[in-house]
Amino acid sequence: VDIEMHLRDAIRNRELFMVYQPKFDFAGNRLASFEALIRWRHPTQGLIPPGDFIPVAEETGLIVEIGEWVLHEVARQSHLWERDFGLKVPVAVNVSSRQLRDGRLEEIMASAIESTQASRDCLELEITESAFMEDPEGIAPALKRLQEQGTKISIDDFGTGYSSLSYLKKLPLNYLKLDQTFVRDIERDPNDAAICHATISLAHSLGLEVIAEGIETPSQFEYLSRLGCDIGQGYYYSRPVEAHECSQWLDTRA
Ligand code: G
Ligand code: G
Ligand code: MN
Ligand code: NA
Repeated sequence: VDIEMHLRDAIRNRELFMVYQPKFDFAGNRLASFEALIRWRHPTQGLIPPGDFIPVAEETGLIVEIGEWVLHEVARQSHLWERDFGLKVPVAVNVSSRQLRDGRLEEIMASAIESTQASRDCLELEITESAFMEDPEGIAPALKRLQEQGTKISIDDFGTGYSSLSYLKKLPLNYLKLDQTFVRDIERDPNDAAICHATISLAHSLGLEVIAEGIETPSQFEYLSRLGCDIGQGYYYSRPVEAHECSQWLDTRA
């Protein structure tokens, strides 16, 4: 109840902010895109992790309003990067199933892009496998329209959500994000290695690119590189950082 009450004021009081974690392509080790992750700086409780308030926001429906703020904020930032670095670097935003069911996602995306003058293809969406599976037929049409307009879509936390593999070819997808639980022990656990290998082959045969999450060590990086993984993300490259700290990577691409 306490979190809920304060969360209602958090947007208005400017307590929410975004951090950005870079993703790099394996082929050229170049910056490929960012993932935007929300943070809440509470005036008395300090930094509250998203794991503590996103579920509350989802239960109460506040996630719709927060998600709208996130999309505007990320579009604004993307436009600034494009203006300052002359680069279009896509930024992926996490969206909850509640935002998909709300029915206004397309409208909110369009409004965020129009009001900030961001490039349409700079905003990407990450949707967890479990959110997809709640109602695949219900959410696919809107996502398909967004994809047709240039929005790239990732299936997030893949491998944890019991999806029927037959859905993978029906859903509008560009990227499959291999869950970090399979990456963690990839060198030690033959089952995890097999899951990574099989997932990458499956994704490629369906025309999807694979983003591995949670890469922390050079040996995890090398293993995934040998498996033909396309893009990597994790502390090995960088933690999520504030926008002003991202110029180090944008400079090298410019
Ligand atoms: O950033 P980590 O740093 O702790 O994120 C924890 C979880 O919170 C992840 O599962 C992530 O998908 C989710 N999350 C982070 N930012 C957002 C956001 O802007 N919107 C939604 N819906 N979920 C987010
Ligand atoms: O949206 P998603 O559930 O995938 O959120 C990604 C989460 O993973 C965020 O909480 C982010 O801070 C975290 N994360 C990103 N890179 C790493 C990493 O290398 N190791 C671990 N343990 N967590 C990571
Ligand atoms: Mn994500
Ligand atoms: Na994930």
